Amino acid sequence: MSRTAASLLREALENVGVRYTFGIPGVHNTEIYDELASSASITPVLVGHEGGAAFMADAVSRSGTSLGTLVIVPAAGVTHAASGIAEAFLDGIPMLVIAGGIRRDTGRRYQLHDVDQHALLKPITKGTWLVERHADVIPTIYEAVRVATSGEPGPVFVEIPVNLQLIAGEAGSAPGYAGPVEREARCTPADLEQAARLLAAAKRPALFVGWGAVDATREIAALADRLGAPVTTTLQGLSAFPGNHPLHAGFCVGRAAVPAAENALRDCDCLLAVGNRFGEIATGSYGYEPPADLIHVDINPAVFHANYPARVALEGDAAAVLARLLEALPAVEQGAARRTAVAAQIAKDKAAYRDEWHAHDSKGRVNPARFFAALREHLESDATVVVDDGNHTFLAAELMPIHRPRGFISPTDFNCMGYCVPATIGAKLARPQSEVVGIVGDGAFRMTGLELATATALRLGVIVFVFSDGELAQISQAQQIPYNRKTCTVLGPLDVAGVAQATGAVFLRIDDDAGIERALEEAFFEASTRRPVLVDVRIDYSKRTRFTEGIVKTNLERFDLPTKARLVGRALWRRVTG
Ligand SMILES: Cc1ncc(C[n+]2csc(CCOP(=O)(O)OP(=O)(O)O)c2C)c(N)n1
Ligand SMILES: [Mg+2]
Repeated sequence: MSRTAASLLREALENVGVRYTFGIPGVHNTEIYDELASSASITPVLVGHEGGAAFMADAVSRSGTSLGTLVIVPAAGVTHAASGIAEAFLDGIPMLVIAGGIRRDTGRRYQLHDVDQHALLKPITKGTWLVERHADVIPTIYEAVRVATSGEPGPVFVEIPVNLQLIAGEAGSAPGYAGPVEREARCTPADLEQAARLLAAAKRPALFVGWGAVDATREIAALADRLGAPVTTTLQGLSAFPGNHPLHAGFCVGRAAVPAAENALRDCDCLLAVGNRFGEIATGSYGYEPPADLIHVDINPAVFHANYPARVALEGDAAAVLARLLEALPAVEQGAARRTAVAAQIAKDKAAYRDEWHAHDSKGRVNPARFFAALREHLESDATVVVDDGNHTFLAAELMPIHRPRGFISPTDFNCMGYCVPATIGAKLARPQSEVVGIVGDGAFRMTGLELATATALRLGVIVFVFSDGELAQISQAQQIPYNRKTCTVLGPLDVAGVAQATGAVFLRIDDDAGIERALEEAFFEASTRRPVLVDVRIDYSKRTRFTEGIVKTNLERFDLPTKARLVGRALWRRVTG
């Protein structure tokens, strides 16, 4: 049968369960958009900028409800989207990127949007495909989706030349969609036995979980309970273990961790790391040395021994591997007593850290700990909290308990500012019935804040809190001591209320602690009427996060003596000379 590539693409996207596509139409994809307009199961979403589209698609995938998908123009759409594609790539998030392509049938040179898109995207995707025949459209999409979602997930790219969309051709007989890939354990029984033995014999076992463990929360809790072991998380994996579980020690490891997590791991003699690559952010700039008895579980075998040697490496899907590990684990005699002691210590450390924050004088601005405590009170347990990249990210990670797996999403290893506002929109589309709030720095807000107009157009009741400190704080804080000046990190004024007015969002502001409660009440009420709400928060950043303090120390210590002397000398000299 003769069909267009646009119609074949629509069929493929419907079959793989795509719910939303994000992008902007152009001459190379209007046929696709026209097909999508007729789909009963797919809604094409118009965005303000393809960078926003990619962050929205990323957040849809992270929400776990469907595969985040882009439909964009070639070249210019691709380069705009590249930041979000790369974020998905380094964070292990599946994403399907579809762009139109130049005509391949005319022999003309110097066509509009003519660059090698595959070369552009090769380093930030798991694979790219150029569709050359109508009959290949559906099998190519199925294969691209299989690659995106299998192993460690990631983005994939498919180019569909516009001539195949415009001119019908022989479609062949399409294969059936095989469904999502089975996620399994690939480790050997002997390795499982060894891991179980090490854990059962350990005096101070602990768990350290990342995003790869986000669908294994039940198994993690069962293991932690049986072992009486504390659980710490990475930034990206913050939601992989509930923040209100008594064995939840909190964010990070080593000196960059919250006190409960630092203490919980202090004498750890056997660490079970799940779905976490021991990357730079996860380890507070590699400021933590795991014990020799490191048991590393990951679906991607390339992460084993990459930064720290593992005693036992268990390859496979986290939930599948941990289910096997639970079966192999003998009864742990000391488990119950250790559980009580560990939980008591965690509760004590958390209370002390909270008190330390509450005692901090925010000098008339908003105390971050009080803000997050109030937000937690207002938020339902199944809410999603979306952050951007900056000081606010680590404040949220340290002070905001997350109760639901996938309930916290953050741009992590690519670490791209501008993520939050669009990702908040994507998360709300993915889970329209539950609350979605974004926390964004005033610097990152400038990058993609206008995307709130998309939330207004879609009638999405999201709440975005802009942490206004007037600086690119995560960087300016790091400039303060070594340079004693803040080059290019002090922001000019921005009228956040004006942005709200321009985009159709409800505007609220929180000037000090006394204003938190009322603003939150109003924000949640307005959001329930399906309008986006923009809240300008006069935040106090005068108290550093544990993360920032930890990584600054770790990085300084690591320099050789002459470099250290030069850096410290310059800092002292600048302090003296002003
Ligand atoms: C696209 C991009 N540009 C620059 C950076 C470097 N960077 C990391 S955090 C940060 C500061 C962010 O400032 P803001 O959004 O105001 O958040 P705050 O740290 O003040 O909470 C910067 C500039 C980055 N991560 N991503
Ligand atoms: Mg800022």
